[in-house]
Amino acid sequence: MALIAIRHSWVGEMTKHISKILIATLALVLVFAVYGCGGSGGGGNGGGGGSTPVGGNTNVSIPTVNNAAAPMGYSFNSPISAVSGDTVTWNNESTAPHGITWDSQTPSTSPAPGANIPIFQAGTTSAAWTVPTVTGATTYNYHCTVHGVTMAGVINVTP
Ligand SMILES: [Cu+2]
Repeated sequence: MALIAIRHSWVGEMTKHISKILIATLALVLVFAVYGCGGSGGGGNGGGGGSTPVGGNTNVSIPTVNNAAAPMGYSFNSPISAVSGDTVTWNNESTAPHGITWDSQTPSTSPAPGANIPIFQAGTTSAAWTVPTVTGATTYNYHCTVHGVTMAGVINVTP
């Protein structure tokens, strides 16, 4: 009887110890989970901030539509705003083909917009244009390669 009682007592003590160890382990796991995530998230953000150019990388769409009031019967949604690094596409919702020919940018010391955008057909989207990295507010002017300067648009870019 005495031996059994001692054994029961020993088992009880061990159970208490195991419980304490389990609780301590769970607490440690929680601490590592919280700090581990915070640490890696911060590192990821830091890396992203270091490698990402100034501005954003939002997709900006410019609807290109039939417009009876426009001189050539078509118009770009204009002006639109974008930031350095954004991707701009023109969505041709009209019944005619259009293309983008760049005009001068203001101020003229800002980065040039790059190559003209090839003609894109009705129901299609233009090639993507990556907004240059500007250091100050810049206005990019363009007109339609097909319909001329009366079908024009403006993109206001900020850093
Ligand atoms: Cu056009």
